[in-house]
Amino acid sequence: MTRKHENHREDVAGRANVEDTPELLAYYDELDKFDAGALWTVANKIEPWEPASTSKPVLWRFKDLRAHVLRSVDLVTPEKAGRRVIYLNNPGRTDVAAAVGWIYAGLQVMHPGERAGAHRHSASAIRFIMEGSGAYTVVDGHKMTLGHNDFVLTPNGTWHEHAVSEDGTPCIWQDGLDIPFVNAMEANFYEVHPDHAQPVAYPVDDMTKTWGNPGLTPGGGTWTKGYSPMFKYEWAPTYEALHKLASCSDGSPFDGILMEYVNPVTNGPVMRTMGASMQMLRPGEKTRAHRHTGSFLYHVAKGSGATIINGQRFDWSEHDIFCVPSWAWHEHINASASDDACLFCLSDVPVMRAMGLYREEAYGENGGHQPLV
Ligand code: 1HN
Repeated sequence: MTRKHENHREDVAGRANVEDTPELLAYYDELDKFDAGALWTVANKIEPWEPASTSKPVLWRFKDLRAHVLRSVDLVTPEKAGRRVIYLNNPGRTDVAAAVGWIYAGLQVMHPGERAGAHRHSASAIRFIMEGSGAYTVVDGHKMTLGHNDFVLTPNGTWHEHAVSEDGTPCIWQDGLDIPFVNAMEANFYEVHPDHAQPVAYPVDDMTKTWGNPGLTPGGGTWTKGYSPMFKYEWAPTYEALHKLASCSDGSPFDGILMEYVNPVTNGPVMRTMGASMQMLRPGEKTRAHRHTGSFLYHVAKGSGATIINGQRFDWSEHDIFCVPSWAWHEHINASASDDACLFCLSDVPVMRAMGLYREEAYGENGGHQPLV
């Protein structure tokens, strides 16, 4: 007889442990007919002892993907594709387009003179510029010029479009969105802009010039939206800030020198659902392992090294992307004895914290380092 009903038994006091009997199996059949079931057959599965991510740790190497991303330029136009993006598909999450957990990511390419039309949706997005010049994004009428390793927000509900100016070069950037999360919450709306474009209504880069001054906030400034008004965070001041912090601090044993990108109005995360950070691993630095809830997508902004995730070693270099699923042990290594390495990281930690679900733990054995599997 084929097994029709799951039964996840555990021989532990307080956990479900009901053996199958012909009578119970017949009972489960009856419940099935009414779209119902006995909790004790699935309770141990739906209430794991600790988070059991179905996402796999994955490294996407830029050297493997770059040519394929560029090839899409010959195959589809932004007009037809909407967004010309190659997305990162976590092999453990083929049910949804997710890079890790409930985070989507992709690599978008655009040639000079091309434009991806304006739209808006309930999902929030970030983009991280990898290569090329002349790229810009317009968010609710604010135009932002984008350079190497700059980080831009397109928060939920904002009209946004991308382009590369005629005098630019082919550009590639990483998109990161909370689409899987917003879809899981069944709350995603999508709208195309009636004109497929929006007028630039403010001086170029005004939001970064207004809100991006360290220790200073504009007088009489009012901003009450749930996301940062500083739509663009540039690489140069970010890198400088990491070095300033490193000059007066040992940093974290788990993360080296780490700076969170913040909403300057609240000092909280840049958006309600996703946060971002940039961390620097000093030459030769080897961090201790820890784990926490939340899904993490790393982008190698600079340098080369390795990250050990649940005992598996992933060697990375510039513009590679890798993920650390929720509750996975991880530790980072800067492979260079002379250069620093920088990791940009996108996560859903703001959701975890807002919901009271954030938790972290240090790896206690072997001086804080995982054995390789
Ligand atoms: C989107 O709006 C962008 O604006 C990129 O660049 C990728 C994937 C799904 C839905 C919307 C963008 C997207 C997206």
